[in-house]
Amino acid sequence: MDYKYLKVDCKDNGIVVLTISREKTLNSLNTEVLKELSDFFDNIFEDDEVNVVILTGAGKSFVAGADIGEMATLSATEGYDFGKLGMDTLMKIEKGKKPVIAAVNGYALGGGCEIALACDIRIASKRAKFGQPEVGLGIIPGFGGTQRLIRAIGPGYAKEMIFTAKMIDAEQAERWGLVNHVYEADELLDKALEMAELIASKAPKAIQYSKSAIESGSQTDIETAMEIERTSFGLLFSTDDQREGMNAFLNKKKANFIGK
Ligand code: CO8
Repeated sequence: MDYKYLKVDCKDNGIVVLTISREKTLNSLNTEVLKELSDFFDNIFEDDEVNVVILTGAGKSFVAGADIGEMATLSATEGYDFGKLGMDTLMKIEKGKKPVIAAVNGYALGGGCEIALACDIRIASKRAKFGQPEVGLGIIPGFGGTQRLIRAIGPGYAKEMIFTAKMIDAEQAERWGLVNHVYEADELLDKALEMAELIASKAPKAIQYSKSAIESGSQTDIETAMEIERTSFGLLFSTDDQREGMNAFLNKKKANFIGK
């Protein structure tokens, strides 16, 4: 996979580190970056060798938002199309088969905060700053932020972030539940890799089915959600990895999962 704005680093155990790299605009998302991200996730989620993706940004920023230079002259229909490209791309992350960990190393503003919100797990460096500055630009969050932020931190804090457009630091993001953990800047990637290793050591189909049950179940009523869980639970008894995991436990051995 060769990209202009994405660096793809394949580590051991099916862990892939994806770095958004457009440093001269603090990794802002223009149409080209969004199309590359869309292509990357289309491919990576279908790759049986991949277990976990870590998403981070090059330099001092995670992603400083959508590209304001590109957005400045958009018409209403072009704005709609640009928003749709961003939304569709982020939806791929949310609905994808593999877990994605956002390792937020710096500014996560506007579309940058929104891309982090579409990831399954967020961890941050002490240098990270989060914000939804859109109302200061005369727009609103347009890559799903009005919806994912309320689900992540509740309507009170979400409205405070969106209405005031104020940035919050990593510690406050942790207090509000926007990120799971905060680390020293030079530890962030190692901590993300540590978490990814742990996830990659488990049964891949079980991880995939838990992600889809959590994602689909959280958008529906409790009865339907329970049925989604039951179906996923039942289906896993048709996998080799269920036999492997339970036999390994009963024989006091380490399970060797094959993802089938
Ligand atoms: N878009 C384009 N260029 C940017 C962006 C951006 N989002 N962010 C930074 N840059 C550029 C700057 O213009 C500057 O370029 P140059 O060197 O040519 O002047 C370069 O990156 C470095 O930035 P600064 O000099 O400003 O760096 P500072 O360290 O002084 O400040 C900040 C860093 C605080 C991050 C500051 O750059 C900033 O406020 N950036 C804008 C952040 C922002 O408002 N983001 C939200 C954008 S809106 C959005 O994301 C909407 C998503 C949904 C879209 C839906 C479409 C319909």
